[in-house]
Amino acid sequence: MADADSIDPAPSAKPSAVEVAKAASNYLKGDIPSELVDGNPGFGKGSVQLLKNHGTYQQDDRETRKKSADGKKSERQISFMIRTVVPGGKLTADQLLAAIDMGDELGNGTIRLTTRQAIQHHGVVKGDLKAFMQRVHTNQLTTLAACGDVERNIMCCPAPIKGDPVRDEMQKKVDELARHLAPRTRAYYEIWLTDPDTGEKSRVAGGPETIDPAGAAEEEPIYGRTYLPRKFKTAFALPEDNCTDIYANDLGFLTIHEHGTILGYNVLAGGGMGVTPSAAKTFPALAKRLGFVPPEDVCAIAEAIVKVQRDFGNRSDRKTARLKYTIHTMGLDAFRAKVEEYFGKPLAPCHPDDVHGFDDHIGWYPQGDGRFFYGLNVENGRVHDTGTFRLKTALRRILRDLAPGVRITAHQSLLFTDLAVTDRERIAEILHAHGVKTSEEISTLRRWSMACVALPTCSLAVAESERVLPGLIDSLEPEVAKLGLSNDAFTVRMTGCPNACARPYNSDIGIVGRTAGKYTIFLGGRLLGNRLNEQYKDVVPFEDLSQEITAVLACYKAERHGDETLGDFCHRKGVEGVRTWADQWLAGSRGHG
Ligand code: SRM
Ligand code: SF4
Repeated sequence: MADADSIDPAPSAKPSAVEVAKAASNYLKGDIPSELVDGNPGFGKGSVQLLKNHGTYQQDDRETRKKSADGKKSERQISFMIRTVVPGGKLTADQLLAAIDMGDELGNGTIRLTTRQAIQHHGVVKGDLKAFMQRVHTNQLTTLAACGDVERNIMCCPAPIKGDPVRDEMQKKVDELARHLAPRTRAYYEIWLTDPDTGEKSRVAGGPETIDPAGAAEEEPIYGRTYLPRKFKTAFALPEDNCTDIYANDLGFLTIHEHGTILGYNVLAGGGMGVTPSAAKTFPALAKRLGFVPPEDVCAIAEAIVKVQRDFGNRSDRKTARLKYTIHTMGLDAFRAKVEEYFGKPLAPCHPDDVHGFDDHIGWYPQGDGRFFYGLNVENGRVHDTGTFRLKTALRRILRDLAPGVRITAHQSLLFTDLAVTDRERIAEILHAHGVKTSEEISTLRRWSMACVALPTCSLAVAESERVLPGLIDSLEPEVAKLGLSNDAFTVRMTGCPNACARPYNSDIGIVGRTAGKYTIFLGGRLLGNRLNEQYKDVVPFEDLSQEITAVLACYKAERHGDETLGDFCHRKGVEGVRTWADQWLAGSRGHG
């Protein structure tokens, strides 16, 4: 195996600009320190790339940009998105309260729970970046490696079933692996966590367990000086509960357990969703079953896979740099052999168990220790106060009054844990007093839907997502009720571009932004997350989405077998079969209208 620091980032091809920037950056420092204080509203190109590894994206509000365009070149109002790592989505009430406060005091007054159980803030100005990072650190969390070419926030089933040691053990493994794969660079501490008054390199009070600045070194023993060729994502799940969507991850650990004991983990590799439609070489992929490891080998196998990706991933073309392409290029057997070489021993074959359940944990459940947890559906993960809908204030009240444990789910929602039986009524009272529905009062359709951020902040968005999905669900709800499908659970996932941040390509109904106001519809994935869907219709105007989806649901209602799920039905009938039936139904209903 190559020494981490002697790796040639692209042995045979010209390294991409990002690789050049990383190589010259002295472990992600680059020009960030000087540009941070240069008085400009933003950073230069090189720093913008490096900053991602520090957990922040330079953005601008695309709407403000448009509005101020009066024929002249409009000025971009630069601000920053900051993502905070939350392994397994596990927080305390105080930590979530502090995150909400930070959004109010330094951000745009909202926070966003992400599809990977993390927290995003938007609208932070450059002058406040350092103060923001310090507050995140004091809040025992970090933004280091929330974005960038490194291991990202590791996902874990968040349900706190106390009688079940398996979930506890799994979360401990997640924390251990997060610590193991955390970057060691000192740049983060030097740039963001220096003493605000003296400028001396001292540790700001607090700091998360995953990060130990005292142990930070100039070297990156796992990543090397150019880190990974691309982002790298890991999730842990249970066969009976794949709520973290492990098949969509670069690396998945499926926890194999018997009678409350973890036997080990099936290791899955090479999942990923993002595609570039204009580049045929790109594709979404489900992770492949690679082998089985005992619990004590989790960090070692993860490190081996990360290092194979480090050494063999494509560093000249970022479009094909994810692990799924490395595996595609090498072939699965050759990839497995290389991983075994780095791991130092052969991998056992996978345990036959696979995912067979999925629970979003929304609603009221016993924890198994006399306490309860409550899953609150947060629509598209956005915590805000708008008009009479005051979710942010309601959350503040719940967090202060009940001081529950908190978990963020991979469906952008929240669990309040360790509750007393009497808290159920109290939570409902608080939500109602702030114009927020309880989870029991929202439709199954809304509960299983999610949308990515998209406009106005995401620079890659070609269409709306978060801001239009609620309206689409509003218009679908009565149709679903008319068809008698109100209790059927199926995933509706929308994104503002094909990068697929809400994982649309393994959902029952995927709606992917194609161009302004138009979408591609995908059908035939499934709740379990272990099947990709297929393109159903392309370039569908937003105004037509509701009736197009209603027609699909009518077809499902008319022709499904027994309790077949929507995704399974569409997969069996085939997108063409569904299209023919649905188009006839649409023509008929238009004729009658
Ligand atoms: Fe994502 C890029 C938001 C989960 C695939 N993603 C982005 C950026 C940073 C846009 C950018 O590069 O300028 C978005 C920030 C928008 C904004 O204004 O906030 C963004 N991604 C998100 C979040 C916040 C969506 C959400 O609604 O929750 C999710 C944050 C997760 C986290 O906490 O770490 C988010 N992104 C995902 C997922 C789902 C997942 O990981 O389970 C995917 C698909 C899985 C995958 O990685 O393949 C995903 N995001 C992408 C891609 C395509 C990557 C690819 O391999 O092609 C990009 C673009 C890129 O990397 O070039 C991207
Ligand atoms: Fe932005 Fe596209 Fe991701 Fe949505 S899917 S957040 S539009 S990159």
